[in-house]
Amino acid sequence: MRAGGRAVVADMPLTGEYAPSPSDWAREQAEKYEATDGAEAGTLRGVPIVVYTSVGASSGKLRKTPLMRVEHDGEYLAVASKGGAPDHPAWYRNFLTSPFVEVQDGAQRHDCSVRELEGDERDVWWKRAVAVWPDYAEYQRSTDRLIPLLLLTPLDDDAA
Ligand code: F42
Repeated sequence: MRAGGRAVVADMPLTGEYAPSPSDWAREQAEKYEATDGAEAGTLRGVPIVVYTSVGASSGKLRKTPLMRVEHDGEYLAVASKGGAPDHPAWYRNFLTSPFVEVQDGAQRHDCSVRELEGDERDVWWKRAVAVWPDYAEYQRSTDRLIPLLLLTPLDDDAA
């Protein structure tokens, strides 16, 4: 399996000690989603979510992050909105430094490569994100930082 010239072991799960998020709502939602393959805690205000697992950029621990499900043709978009806060969420750095990020979408799990979007491609995906979760537009209006958009591409061929 080759991605960007590096041999990638796509089906080797991320390993490490799980470090629960200090954010109760996010932690509880991630754990219930994972335990029930999304049958429980699968939405936020009726809109589907997915759960990402990444490796902490400093701690090296496994972090689990529920985010809105923005998917197109088998690829996923992670929107580092953090409700329009002035600073990026910590997971943004984790995703960019993790060997890969696992996305759990219902009962399906995919190991994904990650890249940050810009320019026209970013515009196309931003529209998809706002169509799923209109509050993203409000979050962007409420902060000077440009909300980063990370594209996750499954490394297993059959996912696309
Ligand atoms: N957040 C979004 O940004 N976008 C969404 O679309 C979104 C949807 C969503 C749906 C359901 C739900 O339950 C939560 C949702 N959230 C969404 C919230 C999201 O899950 C996160 O809680 C939020 O984005 C904040 O992310 P955070 O990574 O900043 O989380 C904090 C609370 C956190 O976990 N902090 C930890 C801590 O100890 O302070 C550790 C953070 C961490 O990962 N540390 C790294 C490490 O090495 O372990 C170091 C990172 C570094 O900068 O070096």
